[in-house]
Amino acid sequence: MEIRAQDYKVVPVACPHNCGGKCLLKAHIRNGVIERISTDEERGEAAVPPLRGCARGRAYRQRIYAPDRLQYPMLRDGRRGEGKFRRISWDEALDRVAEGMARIKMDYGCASIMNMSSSGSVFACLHNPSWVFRLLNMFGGQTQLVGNISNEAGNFAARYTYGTTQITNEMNGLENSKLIILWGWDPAVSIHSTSTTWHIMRSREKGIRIIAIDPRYTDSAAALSEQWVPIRPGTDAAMLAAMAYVILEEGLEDRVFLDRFVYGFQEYSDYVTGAADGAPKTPQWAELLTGVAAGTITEIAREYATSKPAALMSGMGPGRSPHGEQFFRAAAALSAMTGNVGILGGSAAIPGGAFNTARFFKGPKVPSNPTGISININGWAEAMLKGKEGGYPSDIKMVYCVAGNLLNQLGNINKGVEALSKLDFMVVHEQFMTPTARFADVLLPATTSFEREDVFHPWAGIGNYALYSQKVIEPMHECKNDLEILTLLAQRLGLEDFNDKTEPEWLDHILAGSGIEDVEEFKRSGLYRFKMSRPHVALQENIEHLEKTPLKTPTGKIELYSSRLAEQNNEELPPIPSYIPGWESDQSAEAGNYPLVLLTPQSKKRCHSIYDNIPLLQEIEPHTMWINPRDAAQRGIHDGDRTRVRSKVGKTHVTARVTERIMPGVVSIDEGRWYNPGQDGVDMAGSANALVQDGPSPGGAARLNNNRVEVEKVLA
Ligand SMILES: Nc1nc2c(c(=O)[nH]1)N[C@H]1C(S)=C(S)[C@@H](COP(=O)(O)OP(=O)(O)OC[C@H]3O[C@@H](n4cnc5c(=O)[nH]c(N)nc54)[C@H](O)[C@@H]3O)O[C@H]1N2
Ligand SMILES: Nc1nc2c(c(=O)[nH]1)N[C@H]1C(S)=C(S)[C@@H](COP(=O)(O)OP(=O)(O)OC[C@H]3O[C@@H](n4cnc5c(=O)[nH]c(N)nc54)[C@H](O)[C@@H]3O)O[C@H]1N2
Ligand SMILES: [Mo]
Repeated sequence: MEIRAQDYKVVPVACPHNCGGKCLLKAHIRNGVIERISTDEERGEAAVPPLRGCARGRAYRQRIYAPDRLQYPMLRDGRRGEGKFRRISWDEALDRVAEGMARIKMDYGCASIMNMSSSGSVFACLHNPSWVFRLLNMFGGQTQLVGNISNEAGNFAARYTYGTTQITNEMNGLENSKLIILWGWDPAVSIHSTSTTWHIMRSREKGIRIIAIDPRYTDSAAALSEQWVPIRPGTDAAMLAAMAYVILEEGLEDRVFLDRFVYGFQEYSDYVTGAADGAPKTPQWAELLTGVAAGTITEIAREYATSKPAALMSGMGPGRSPHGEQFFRAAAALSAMTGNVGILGGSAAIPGGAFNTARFFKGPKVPSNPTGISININGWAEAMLKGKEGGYPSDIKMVYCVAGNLLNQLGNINKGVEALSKLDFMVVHEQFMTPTARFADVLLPATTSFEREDVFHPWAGIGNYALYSQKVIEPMHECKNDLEILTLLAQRLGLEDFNDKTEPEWLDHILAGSGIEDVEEFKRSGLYRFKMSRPHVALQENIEHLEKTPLKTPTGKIELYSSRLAEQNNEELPPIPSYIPGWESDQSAEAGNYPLVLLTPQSKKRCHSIYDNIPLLQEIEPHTMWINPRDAAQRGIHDGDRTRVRSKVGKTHVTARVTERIMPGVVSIDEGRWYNPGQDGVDMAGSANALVQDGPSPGGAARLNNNRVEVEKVLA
C-alpha cells in the first residue's frame, strides 16, 4: 500500500529532559502510532535561530516504545536493590505508598523523608517535580536536597561578583564578538541552549577567532576553534591570574570601566602582582601549574585584552570540581578588567541564566517546608548513613523520588548503595529500571512527555521562546502522569487541597499568565518567540545606568573583592579570586597513589543517564575512557583494551580509547552510564560516579570533575 503524507498527522512535541537544549520536535503519527520524528527545518537567522533537535530527540521513538519501559506498578520482591519485583495493581500500589508514608510520619516524623526527585522533567511547566515538593510539604515536610548540581560554583561566584545569577547573554550576541574563548566549554556536545553551536559556526564563518581551552580536544575544539590549548584540570584560576598579570604589566586593562563599575581591583592586582603575598602570578609561574606554555598565556592575554568585544565563555564543567568557584571568580575578574561585562559581543564569563522565562508560566504553589530541613545534595548518602548522631539534622528512613537518578548521578555510588540499602521505605516514579529505581519498595510507571500535554521553557532560561508539546499518543501500558499519581496519592493521604484543577485547566492557567496572545497558534505550531527590541545582554541595564540600577552587591558594583566573603573568614573562600591547589592537584599527597585526573563530561549519546539503554544512540560511539598514548604505554594499555580504574572511593571497568585528544595525565569517562555491579560489587559498566568522590566544594558545588584515579589493564 502506498503511504502518502496526508495519512500522517504531524504534531509538535518536546523532549522534556535536562539536556542543555529545548528543541522543536514533530511527531508523525499514523493509526495512533509514532512512525517518525522530525524537527525544525527552518534555515534561521541570528534573531530567530532554528530550534533543531539532535540525535537524542530524533531517537525518542525508541525510548517511548522501548521493550524495557516500566509497564505496571511493582512491589519489591527480594533484597533491596536486587531489582526483583512483582506486579501489583494501581490501587494496591497507591494504598501501600499512603500506608507507608503514614507509618513513617507516625514513627519518625516527616523530617525522615528525603526527597530525591531530580531533573528528569524539570523544564516542563506542568509535569515537573515541584508537585512532589508540594505534596511532601503539605503532608508535613521533608528533608530537602539543596544546591544546583550543574552550576553551584557558577551561582556562588555570580552572586558574590555580580549580585545575580542572571548573567548570560543571548547566544546570538556571540556573532558580534571579535574573539570567542571556549573555556572548559564544549557546546557542540554539552548543549547549552539549542542554537548556540549554530551561532558559533556562523561566527567562525564571519572570521571571528575562536580558541578552546580544555584538557580534552573536544568536538567544539575540533569543529569550531582555530586553536586548542590543553590545560591541567583545576588550574584555570592560575592561568587567568597570569593573564591578568600580563594585562596589568602591559597596561591593557580598561581603566574607565574599572573606575566606574568595579570594586576591589586594587586587591586583586595586589594578588596578581605578588604585592600581597610575594608571589607574582607570572606566566612562568602559571606554566608550571597549568602545563600551558608561558608564551601562549601571554599571547592569549594580549589578544583577549585587545579584541573588544571578546566573549570569554566558560562552561560549567570546570566549576564542578574541588575549587570550582575560584575559576569563575577569576574569569569574571578578567572580563571586568577588560570591560567586557554588559556589552554586546562580550560576556560576564560565568555561566548562568539569560531570560527568566519560567516567570511567565505560573504553575502550582509550593508551600514552605514545615521541617525547614535541607542538606547539600552532594552529601545525601553521607547524611543518610550518619544521621543525627553524625551531626546531620535528620535521620532518613524514607525516600520519595520522581524523575531522578541521583544514585547514579552524584559522586560515590558505593556509598549511595550502602545508604539506600538501609532505608525503611522508598517510592520511585520512573520510566525505566534505573540503578536508583532498583532500590524502590514501590515502583510506579510514569508517562513520557509524548503521552501528556505541556509547555516548556528553555534550559537555564537561555533562549527567548516557549514550546508547546502536544499529547501524541495515549499513555503506554499502565503508565500514568506523575501529577495524576500524586493527586491520587494525595486523596489517600487526606490532602484535599493538593490539586484543584484538571490538567487542561492547569494548562489554561499557565498560558493565561504567559503573555502569549494567540494560544491556538502556539498549540498548533508548537513554538512562540517572545518579542525583543534588541539582543539580550545580561547586566547591560546596570552598566548603562549604574546610578539608577546598581548591581545587587553590597557596593552596587562588580566585586572582585567581596567583603561578604572576607567576613566568612574561610581560607578556601578568599575575598578575591585565587588559585587554590586542593587534594585533587598534582602537588597533593593523593597524586602519588592516583597519578591521573578524571574528567566526566556530558555525553552526546545521553542526557545525563537518560537514553543509556537506547540502542540507536549506542551506535553513535562506544562508551570508553579517553587516555593519552603516553599514559597508556606506561601501563601497557592498547586501544580497545579493558581496564580497571580505581579511585579512593571505588572501582569500575571500562574500555580504553587511546587518543591524543586528551592531554597526558588526564583521563575522561562520559557521565551518565548506568552503574551495573558484577558479582564482587564492582561496577562493570564504566559508570563515572563509581569513582567520583561525594561531598561539596567549599562553595557548595558538586565535585564531579578532577578526581584522582589510577588505571590498569585487565588481564584476560
Ligand atoms: N549532550 C548533553 N548535553 C547536555 C547535558 C547532557 O546530559 N547531555 N546536560 C546539560 C546539563 S544539565 C548541564 S549542567 C550542562 C553541563 O555543561 P558543562 O558542565 O559545560 O559540560 P561538561 O561536558 O561537563 O564540561 C565541559 C568541558 O569542561 C571541560 N573541563 C572539565 N574540567 C575542566 C577544568 O578543570 N578546566 C578546563 N579548562 N576544562 C575542564 C571538559 O573537558 C568538558 O569538555 O550540559 C547540558 N548539556
Ligand atoms: N560524574 C558526573 N555526574 C554528573 C554530571 C557530570 O558532569 N559528571 N552532571 C550532573 C548534572 S549537571 C546533573 S543536572 C545531574 C542530573 O541528575 P538526574 O536528574 O538524577 O539525572 P537524569 O539521568 O536526568 O535522571 C532523570 C531520571 O528521570 C526519569 N524521567 C524522565 N522524565 C520523567 C518523567 O516525566 N517522570 C518520571 N517519573 N521520571 C522521568 C529518567 O528516566 C531518569 O532516570 O547529573 C549530574 N551527574
Ligand atoms: Mo546539570
